[in-house]
Amino acid sequence: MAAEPGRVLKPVNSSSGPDLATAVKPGTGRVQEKTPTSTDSARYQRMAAEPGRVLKPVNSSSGPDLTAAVKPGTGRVQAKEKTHMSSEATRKKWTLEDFDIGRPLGKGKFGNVYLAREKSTKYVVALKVLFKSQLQKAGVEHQLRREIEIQSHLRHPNILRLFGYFHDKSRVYLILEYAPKGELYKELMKNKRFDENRTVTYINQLASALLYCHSKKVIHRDIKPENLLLGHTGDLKIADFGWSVHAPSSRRTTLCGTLDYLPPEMIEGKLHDEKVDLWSLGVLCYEFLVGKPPFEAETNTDTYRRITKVDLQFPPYVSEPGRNLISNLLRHDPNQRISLDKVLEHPWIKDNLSPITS
Ligand code: N15
Repeated sequence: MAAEPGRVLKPVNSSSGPDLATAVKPGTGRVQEKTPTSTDSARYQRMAAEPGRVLKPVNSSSGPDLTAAVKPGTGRVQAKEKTHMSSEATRKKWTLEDFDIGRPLGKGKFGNVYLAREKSTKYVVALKVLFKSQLQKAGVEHQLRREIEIQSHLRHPNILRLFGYFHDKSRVYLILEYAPKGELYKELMKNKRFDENRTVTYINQLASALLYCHSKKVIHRDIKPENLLLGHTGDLKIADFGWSVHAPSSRRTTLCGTLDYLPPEMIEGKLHDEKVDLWSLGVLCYEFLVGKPPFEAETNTDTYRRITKVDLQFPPYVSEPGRNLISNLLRHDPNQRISLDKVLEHPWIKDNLSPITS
């Protein structure tokens, strides 16, 4: 599903798909969330799920044979998905009829996200439905095309995959990776704050994902807790909710909330580059450990002031090495922020990284 800008919203496929409501056959069409049988097979399933690839005609009921792509013993799929697979993916024309639709996973300004299952492979995905009328009204079609173009080229275990898209007369559908363990901010609310081990695991995964993005010249992922999802082993997934508005959460939907994650150079209206992500990483690290972002204040003006002054204070329980990393990310001068490579090498990260989390 190569995202060609310009193709997304053009009424090529003018045969409008079935109504979402009628696509769900009560009792039969319901998608069940099934628990993975084993880690390996679940991961195998997960990584094999590339629409375009999964639908290749194979006469086994269990889907395409990808055994050759899996390193024995590791369950890891080798990076061999490039060339001919992606052109195949490009050719596949999806329609709503390829999917069974399940429960809603979230609500947004332009439409909702549903649990869905591709019928022929039973592969579970998150299907995001956007209404063209609303996209047009808000004037964000161009932005959507750009986002699709960027997102469809990103392949990283900690970045939520965009498998493909299609559209009918009134809607655009995004086929997204399903993250079985849901939203990270709910975990944070439930736990109030995370311990050092868990925080470090997340920060390590985020740093690795951002390093990958920066290598592709993709910057400013909107990495607040609301944009982070959890895979079936609790692995973090950056899901860029960016322009659209995510979820029923009323948390931080105000302008005040949005400010919390913005670096000084952005709120001061200066030029910014990929170093904005280092700042956000520092804000997130603090929020994971403390339970609230570092510059939170009653008013926008106060948050603004605290950010530009870098008014950073730690509760007593934050360890010295933890403070060290956060302080080195939250530097006013973007050029003085610790680099992502150095984040991954930071003693606090190395010392707290558990070998395997599941
Ligand atoms: C413009 C475009 C190419 C960007 C594509 N990315 C998005 O549109 C970002 N986005 C991701 N918007 C919604 C989602 C989304 C994906 C929302 C929720 C989920 C999702 N995958 N899995 C979920 C999910 N899993 C859950 C498990 C339990 C409870 C709730 C869950 N939500």
